[in-house]
Amino acid sequence: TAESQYLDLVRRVWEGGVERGDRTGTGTRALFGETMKFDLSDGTVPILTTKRVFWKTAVREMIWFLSGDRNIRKLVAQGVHIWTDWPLARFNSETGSGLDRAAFEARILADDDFAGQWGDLGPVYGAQWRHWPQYVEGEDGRFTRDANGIDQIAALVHGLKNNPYSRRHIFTGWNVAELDQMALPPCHMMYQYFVSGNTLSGILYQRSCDLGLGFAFNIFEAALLLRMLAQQCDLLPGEITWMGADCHLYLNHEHLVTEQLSRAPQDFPRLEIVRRPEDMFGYAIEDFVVTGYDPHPAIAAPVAV
Ligand code: DHF
Ligand code: TMP
Repeated sequence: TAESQYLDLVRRVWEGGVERGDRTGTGTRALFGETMKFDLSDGTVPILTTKRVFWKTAVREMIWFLSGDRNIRKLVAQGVHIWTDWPLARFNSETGSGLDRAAFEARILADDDFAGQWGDLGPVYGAQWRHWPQYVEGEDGRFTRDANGIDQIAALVHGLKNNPYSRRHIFTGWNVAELDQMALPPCHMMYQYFVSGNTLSGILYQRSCDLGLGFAFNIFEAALLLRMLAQQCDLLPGEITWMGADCHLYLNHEHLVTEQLSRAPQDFPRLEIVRRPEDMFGYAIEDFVVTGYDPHPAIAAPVAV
């Protein structure tokens, strides 16, 4: 199955990866420079079947990125907890408190000022995708920051529609000047697209990949985004290529690796987009229907903060 590409990489990293320390102090095994390809032309999407992936959480994250948001509040309000640990760690270390995740999320939801101050991740994905900072020179020679910035997603759609054979269908979150303001510098950092006839293909370049947790979300969301772009541009989905630079498994994910490698992968499920919104920014969770997804059970694993 297509999922075997992933399982093979997991096996190779676990058995032959180089062991190295990392920022979080957890320790990893890693291989550098890996590729996978998934065919989307038959309507399937890469949602791993060897463990349950909470794909609706991933859809909500992608819609949140596309909205240009950078605060966890709207995620938390939808029961999405995947970004909470980073603002929580900052809050606890800067204030000397010891709030747990549930108490922190409750305050994020209840208190506007608290959410504004502590729920912000900095200028991460959405902020760069929709509002890449732009400075314009006034007549007096002074530069002021444009209120909206550059909308890379709108520009991408415009380019795909009007100049399909361009080799510049790229957007990126890797804003070098602002990396130090981000809770985490982007992992899935560059996307490029290619139109051939009436099909749309894409590449995701990921600088750093947690194969046990992040990957399942990243590959599905890349495919999801491609499907949304194809729908908006009247193109058919082609292939998504994933390029991973530092591909690692955390040493505390051994149970996950052993369990997942013991399970038989199934064919990927199908994704239907049941409504066509006016633009890339009008999608809602109800627009996405996944059929034929009957995965092995979820596997809990700690996330390295
Ligand atoms: N740090 C690390 N070390 N790994 C990551 O994958 C990662 N991902 C980030 C931010 N920082 C990260 C953002 N994306 C989970 C999935 C994606 C994600 C963050 C966390 C996660 O914990 N997934 C669990 C639970 C899913 C759920 O709560 O619904 C999983 O089993 O997939
Ligand atoms: P790093 O910034 O030191 O590379 O740490 C980021 C960690 O988070 C690393 O393990 C990769 C992982 N990660 C993903 O795999 N996918 C994601 O989408 C995100 C945000 C992080």
